[in-house]
Amino acid sequence: MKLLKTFMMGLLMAGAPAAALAQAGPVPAPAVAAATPAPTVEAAKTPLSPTAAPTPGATSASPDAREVAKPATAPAYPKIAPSQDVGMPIPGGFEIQPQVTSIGTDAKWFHNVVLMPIITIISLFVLLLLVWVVFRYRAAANPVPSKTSHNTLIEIVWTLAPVLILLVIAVPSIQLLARQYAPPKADLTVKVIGNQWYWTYQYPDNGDFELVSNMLKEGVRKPEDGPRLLAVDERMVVPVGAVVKLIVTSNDVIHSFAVPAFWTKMDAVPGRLNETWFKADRPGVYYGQCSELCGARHGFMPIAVDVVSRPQFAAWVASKGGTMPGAKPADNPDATKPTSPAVAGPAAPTKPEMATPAPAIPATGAAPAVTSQAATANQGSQP
Ligand SMILES: [Cu+2]
Repeated sequence: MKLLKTFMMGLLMAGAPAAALAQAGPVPAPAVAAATPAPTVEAAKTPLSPTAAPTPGATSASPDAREVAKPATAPAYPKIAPSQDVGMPIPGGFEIQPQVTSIGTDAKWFHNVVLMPIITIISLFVLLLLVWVVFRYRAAANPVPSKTSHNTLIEIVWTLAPVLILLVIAVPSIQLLARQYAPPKADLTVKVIGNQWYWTYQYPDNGDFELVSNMLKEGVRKPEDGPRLLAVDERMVVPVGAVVKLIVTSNDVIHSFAVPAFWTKMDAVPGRLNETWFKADRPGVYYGQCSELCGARHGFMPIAVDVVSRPQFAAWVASKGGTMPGAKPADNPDATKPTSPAVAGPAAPTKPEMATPAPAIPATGAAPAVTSQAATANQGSQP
């Protein structure tokens, strides 16, 4: 009996940190999904009412948003309406969003199939032990306390068991991490710049044109634009199946570019270029948000990414005044092979970035001028 008691106490001590992890682990993921269902429901019910769902802090910029929302020319492809199935939070959702990249699929599997069962089993096991010890070994039932001080076998068990559990978690976890930081050869580069409080997207491989992406205010937003607080006037556009390299930076404070359906999140830090990548395997529109507290309107700088076919992407680039690398735009969207002299200039700096991001740094200095002008025009009352 003494041995059993010691064993149980030992398991309790070994399991306590794991139990704490188990409780802390799954919280962030549901929080992301749970934070936004309300706007989605509201958006579905009152999509066009300007008074029903006023956006906090949006009043000063509303007239400018109206101007921005009207495209000057016909769109290069039919507007992609948001889907409740993928790319956006859903009412009452608490799971990780459906993933449309291979890394996202693997990571979601790792979370759902490996991490969640392990932490659930550990939590329940520790809870069971606690309850059992509290009742079975309470002082009233044990007037003479045990004086067991150590037991070699149990000490080895409670040391080895957590180590083995951690190893089981660590191996696939580190593999996943390594894949995220070992991007394949990029087909397209998009420079993402965070600003207070909107995003700009530059396409250095396609003539270096720039988009300024502002949130659509209520009254301007249409249902096909997306949910409230997620719809934007200018979506980032990328081809389906293309490896998209994102170079992420900021003009003012730290932002974070995050699209849950891509398993992509990267800090946008002023004066620094961060690189990440994704390869979306499914066409559609995917929403994200700035994920670093960046100021008063942090909650109002959403992200929307259109994933389109390659011909549609080429048409869209042309509609923005950009150029496709190579002679056949639709067939060769591989931006890292500039065969056309017209693209050689802008594409050149991005080519060696895969190994050494340093050469692109001078571009940061050049970018803000363009961005600031566009931003000032759109933001109106912004200082
Ligand atoms: Cu931000």
